Amino acid sequence: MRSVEESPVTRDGKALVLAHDHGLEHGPEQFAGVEERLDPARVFEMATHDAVTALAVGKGLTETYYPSYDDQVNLLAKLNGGSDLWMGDPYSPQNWSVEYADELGADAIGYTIYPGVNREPEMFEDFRPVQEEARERDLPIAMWSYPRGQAVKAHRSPEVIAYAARIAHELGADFAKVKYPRSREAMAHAVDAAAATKVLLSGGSKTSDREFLELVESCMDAGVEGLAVGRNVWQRENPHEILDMLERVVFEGASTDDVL
Ligand code: FBP
Repeated sequence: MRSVEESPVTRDGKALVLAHDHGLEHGPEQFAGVEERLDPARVFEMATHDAVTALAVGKGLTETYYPSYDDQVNLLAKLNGGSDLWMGDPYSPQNWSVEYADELGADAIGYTIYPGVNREPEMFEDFRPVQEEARERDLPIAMWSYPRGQAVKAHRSPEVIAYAARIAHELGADFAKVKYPRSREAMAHAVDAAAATKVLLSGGSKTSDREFLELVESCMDAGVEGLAVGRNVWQRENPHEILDMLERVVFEGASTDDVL
């Protein structure tokens, strides 16, 4: 088994994943104000920035655009996803296989799990063959570990986020992508709970440069390996500029004040 540090999706043990599965997860309204980015080629272009260690996209975007970028962009193949139109219990069906993702050039696998939902047992079972096939092929596995469901009252409490990170470790993921538990200390707790699994901050909705960079800086201080970010990059008017700044904070340990 190849270590995650040797994988192209990390650089010096750190990762900056550009996530772009929002067209499926949240729909075209996410592109308000940046309609030209409904063309995925624009976002593949952003992923060629040096700061980006991998681009997380689904099957359709991979099939159509990745062949033009496979020598410039590392692919994190997001294997499952669901739309905002679905009104049933939260669930994220798999829509392509590890084998097919590997064939299309994947460097890593991404998979969403919603701990705490009614269909949690099914989601855990669905993940088993994915995890095992990815291991077999030496592909690192990133789990989007997002607690949901009626029983989970405080989705971002320190305990719930630490539990989400731990579940990723227990189920065999190399990366646990978790939402910010609202303090540096709580993020450090999640990092401890994840043990050998590396924690990635999940970007969240678009904020100001300062707010976002301070969030990233505080999470890096808390011991996360990096981040997987979507809207805070590709919804910005100038994504290149924020990627320049993120590169310094994530890989060079610069502070927000240094880079602004
Ligand atoms: P953002 O940085 O835009 O939050 O993207 C990260 C991500 O995990 C995406 O991969 C996914 O589409 C989205 O967040 C899910 O967000 P939510 O939990 O709000 O549905």
